[in-house]
Amino acid sequence: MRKALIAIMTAVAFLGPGHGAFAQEAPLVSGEVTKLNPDAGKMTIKHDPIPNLDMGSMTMVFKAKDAEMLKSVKPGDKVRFTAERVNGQLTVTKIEPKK
Ligand SMILES: [Cu+2]
Repeated sequence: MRKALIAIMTAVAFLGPGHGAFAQEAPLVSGEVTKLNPDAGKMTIKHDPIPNLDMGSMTMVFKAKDAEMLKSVKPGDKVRFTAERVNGQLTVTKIEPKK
């Protein structure tokens, strides 16, 4: 009995925060890059609804999480991305070409 309890506790500790039922991972959203502004670290995306930001479809400017992101896409690219509020700024936290 005690061994079973330890096994369960170990499993829970292994999963840790950010996994399982309590994960708050932002969902991938479809969009199209319309403009890049590397100097400002920003990109414009025409996007589908973003449920985690309670946002409908629109074209808007996002901050890019890192500069590399702005080199990995170009205007006209169809993408899938995650957007989150980081320090009060709407930020693209992940972006990949849409297959
Ligand atoms: Cu928007």
